[in-house]
This record gives sequence, C-alpha cells and structure tokens, in this order.
Amino acid sequence: MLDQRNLPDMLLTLDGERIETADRWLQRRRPEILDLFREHVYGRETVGRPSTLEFDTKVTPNMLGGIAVRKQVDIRYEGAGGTGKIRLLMFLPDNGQEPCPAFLLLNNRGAAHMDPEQQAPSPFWPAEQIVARGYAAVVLDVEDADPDFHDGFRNGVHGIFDPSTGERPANAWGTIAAWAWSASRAMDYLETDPDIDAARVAVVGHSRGGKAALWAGAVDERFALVVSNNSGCTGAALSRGKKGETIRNINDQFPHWFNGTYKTYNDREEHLPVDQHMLLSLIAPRPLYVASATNDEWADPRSEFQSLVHATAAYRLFGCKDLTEMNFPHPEEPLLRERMGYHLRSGEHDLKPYDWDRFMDFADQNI
Ligand code: GTR
Repeated sequence: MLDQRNLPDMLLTLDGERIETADRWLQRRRPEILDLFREHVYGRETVGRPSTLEFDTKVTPNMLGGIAVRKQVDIRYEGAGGTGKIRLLMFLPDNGQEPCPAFLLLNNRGAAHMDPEQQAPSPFWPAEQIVARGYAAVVLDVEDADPDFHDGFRNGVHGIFDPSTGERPANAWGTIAAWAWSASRAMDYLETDPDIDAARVAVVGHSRGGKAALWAGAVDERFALVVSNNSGCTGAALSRGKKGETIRNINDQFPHWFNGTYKTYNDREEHLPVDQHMLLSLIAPRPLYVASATNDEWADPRSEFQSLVHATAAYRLFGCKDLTEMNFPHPEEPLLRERMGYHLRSGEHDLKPYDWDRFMDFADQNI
C-alpha cells in the first residue's frame, strides 16, 4: 500500500507540466530529475569516459573447479593529476558458446571478496553459484576508483581528474558518484568483450555499494538491470519519514560520499526537490530489484519498499502494472513483478547467497 509522506510529485516538472506519456517522461522529466540529483545529492562528474582509457587483459582457464574461465582486466586511465587503475575480475561460464549475461558487483568489502581462487569462498560474492546459473560473475573493488575516507578529494579519481587547488564547488561529485563512474568504466570494457552480452549486464551493490549501483544505473542506461541490496539512506530508502539513518547522520559520518549541497538538507529533508523514489524512477523502464533485511533497521526496510512502490508511477508510463496496492511482504516471500522486484530476507545487514538467488531468479525473467 502506498504510504503518503509528502513526497515531491515525480510526474510534475519544475515548470508545472504534468507528465502523462513515456515520451514526455524521457524527453523532459527524466533529464530534469537526473540533474536535480547531480545538483543536490551525488554531485556533477567532471569526466565521463576518459580518452586515455586502456584495457589490459589476462586470461586463465580452468577456474572454480573447471566450470569457469577467469579474466583479470586492468582498466587504466590518466588525467591532469596522474594515473589510475580499476581491476575487474571476471569468471565466465566455460561453455565456449554464446556471449553470456553478467552480474557486476560493486564490492565495498575489499580483497577478501574478490577472487575465490585466492581466498576462501565468500557468501557475499558467490562467484561459483553465479557462474553455475549461466551468468558471468564480474567484480570490482570500489576503492580502486576512490578510497573510502575523507581526504579532501585529493586521492582517487577526484585527484586525477579535478586536481585544482581552488575551492571545490558545492555541487562537485563525491565518492558514491566516483564509484558509480567506475561501474561505467567496467561497462566500457564489457562492451568490448565478445564473451559478454553487454545488453544483459546487471549492476549490483550492497549498502554503500548499493547506493553506488543505483546511481550507476541512473546515470548509465547501458545497465540492463539494477539491484540494490540493503542500500538504505540515500540509496533505495525514502528520506522523508525514514527511520534509522538520516541525511544528517550520513553526512556527518561520511562527509565524502555526497556533494556539499547535500549537507544543507541535514534535518531539512522536506526541502529536498527530490526523494529516493525519484532515483529509482530513473531506472525505468529497465528492470529494478530492491532487497532489504529484517534486522536492518538503520537502512529501514519499509522506507526501501515504499520507495519502490512510489517509483511505480514512472514504470506505469511504460505500461507496467501498478504496484501501489502491494503490501509489505513477509520475510522470504519475494515479490517478483514485471520489471520490479523486492524481497525481505530474515537477518542482518548483509549480502547472502539467498539474496543472490533471488536476484538471479529475477534476472532470468527480465534480462
Ligand atoms: C553504514 C552507513 C550506511 C551503509 C553501511 C554500509 O555505516 O551508515 O549508510 O552504507 O554503512 O555500507 O555497510
């Protein structure tokens, strides 16, 4: 059921046009909402695909007990402030045939969850389970693009592409936007790989990685499916009426994640020209999956679910069913609808094999 929270009307443009068709949405309102998120929340990127981008690939057969081929791809770039590198690790089903769909994980938990051939298998990143279902399992460490601490934007892509010593504009991009940018650079590579069906790539992230996955999916329409796991505040969850983490909490604890302007909304969420259902609406009409966990009160499962339900307004323009009558589901009772999916898992704030299985069930139907 729709719960009313005085949200901005996603179908009303700033100059008062009521959006009633998919065409008007795509021409007018979608670009306007994207711009509002850049200006007020995630910040404006100063670079897209760098002209210096290079890929360096190493292939190893016979991985994951013989079911996969591993590719290690170093994505290199250079800007006025120096050079950088994102390392992609890919495990591809070794069936030597058709290009396959892929899951790209924006890994926010470091080296222990990258390469199952080097570390103990990780329930957070079950590459073998993903490959066994016919998907390429592709992962990058978000901290390759920008380390996750506040150093005044000197390290990572900010230092490489906007090394100016002057004052940073209040709308300059933060770390979440940098991580989303790295997902797009991974996509630049995947488009060149004949083993990958680049029209069927899902971007997935957990928690802070989930915020980045949603922003990546909003900015870069090449992602065919977007999956948010427990992304919470300034991810999937509505900010108005949210329990647990607030805009003030997140800005105080992680001042580098969002732009300077976002700080002006501490304790003033009702003044934001957007709310997070509008972030989800930017994915439409592409498939979108949101997952929550029962004990994750800091993220606030109900606010994540409500955001998805409110995002239906955009999906409806594309002929998708109205989900506003849907009730908040019981744990382990996934809602798999046309282009929109949701589940609530019992347990803690985490990414588990149960979550991955539901993401793949949804992908099987939708990409
Ligand atoms: C928390 C933060 C959340 C979420 C989480 C995580 O401390 O408050 O927004 O991003 O970290 O990434 O695990």
